[in-house]
Amino acid sequence: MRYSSPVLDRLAGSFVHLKQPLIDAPAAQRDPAVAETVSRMLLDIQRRGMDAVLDYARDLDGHDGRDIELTAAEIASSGDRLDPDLRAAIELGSERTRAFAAEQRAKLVDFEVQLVPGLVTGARYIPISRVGAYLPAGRFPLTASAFMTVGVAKEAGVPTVVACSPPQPDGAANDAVVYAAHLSGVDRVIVLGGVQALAAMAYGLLDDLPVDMLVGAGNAYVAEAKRQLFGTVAIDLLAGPSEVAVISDDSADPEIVAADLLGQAEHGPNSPAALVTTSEAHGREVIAAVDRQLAVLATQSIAGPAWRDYGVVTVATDREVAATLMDDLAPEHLEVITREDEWYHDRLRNYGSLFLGSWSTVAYSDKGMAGTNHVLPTAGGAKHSAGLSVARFVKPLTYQRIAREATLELAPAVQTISDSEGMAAHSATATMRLERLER
Ligand code: HSO
Ligand code: ZN
Repeated sequence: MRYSSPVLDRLAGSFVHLKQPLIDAPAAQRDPAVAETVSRMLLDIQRRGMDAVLDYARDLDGHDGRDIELTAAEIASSGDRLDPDLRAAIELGSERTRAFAAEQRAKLVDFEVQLVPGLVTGARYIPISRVGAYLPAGRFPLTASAFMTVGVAKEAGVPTVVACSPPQPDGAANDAVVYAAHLSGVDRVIVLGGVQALAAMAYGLLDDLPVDMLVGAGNAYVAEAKRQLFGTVAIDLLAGPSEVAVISDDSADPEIVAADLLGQAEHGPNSPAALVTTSEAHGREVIAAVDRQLAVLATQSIAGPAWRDYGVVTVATDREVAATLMDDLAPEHLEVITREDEWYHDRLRNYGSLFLGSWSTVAYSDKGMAGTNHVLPTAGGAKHSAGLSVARFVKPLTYQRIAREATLELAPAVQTISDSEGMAAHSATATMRLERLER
């Protein structure tokens, strides 16, 4: 979300900030030092292969020489050590996410159409063959990431999904993350983190073929590695700091709005949180509620600076202005808590995921309980892209079956265009068919 833009400039006068951000929420940016480190590591791994991967695992993650791949038995038993409530919650989230993905997959239907007599064209949705999922386990392990990447890829029909997750301080993978991956249908789990994990998957160093696509979020190094490996493989998207935005009016409960703003500000000290409201009194109540809640929040050392630097509360003169402001912010997550939620639903064009009504909250989706994906575009990416879904794991491949009877309809036009471009060999492919038609 950027807080300054030509669109916002044009709207000047139809909104006021009750709370200004200290810092403009940055567009996706690239740290040159991180980029250089990553490119050096990728080059080294390309040259020295698995030796380099294991060196980085030892130096950066304290890898102690044990086998980095979990056995099928280790994967399957990962849930045994979990608290039963956590286990049950993971089971629910994985099921819910796959149910939504299955519904979406069923809507991607192969088709064939005869456009003119003799010209039959069609599209078939073919899954990508091999996907590598990065499952983070840093400050917050984000258990549900496996549902969103592994589970959705599997539901799309991807035959092979490999997951890499970094070792915890004890050298083992995070049990909850592995169990989530297991229930999501993962084929292999490698205890490997960071740039070396992505490189090992993309370069095919894990005793196997390279993956065709890398998905999943991680720290700045992981994001940069994905950026640099893009082209060698496909990627889902490059996620920046998690964002939340709310549109609310005076019918909304300020405590709920405040809680939902802080609910994502906790991701990191640079996580933007924006409220756009049509009621100044409500806006002021939300600001007071955020301050009260922050004072007792266990993660206030993260959410506090995020709110101070990147929090914004804006009063718009009417709902049309509110919607225009929000479409320009194009937030990763957008909650609408108003008397006119469906008007906004109809009107809004740019968001990663939309939450309608006061009983909907981002965390439900974050943890897999809403079924929708939490891998979503940030930093305004929602203007042009959607989040991860089964659609990203299948390729709508086209084909055509053209019969003799369509030749007269197609060939002369192809000759004309090709000749006008000077593309003689293209023209000849049509000419030869016309000649054969006459024989
Ligand atoms: N809000 C993050 C996902 C997440 N948050 C998972 C907590 N757990 C990106 O959408
Ligand atoms: Zn979140």
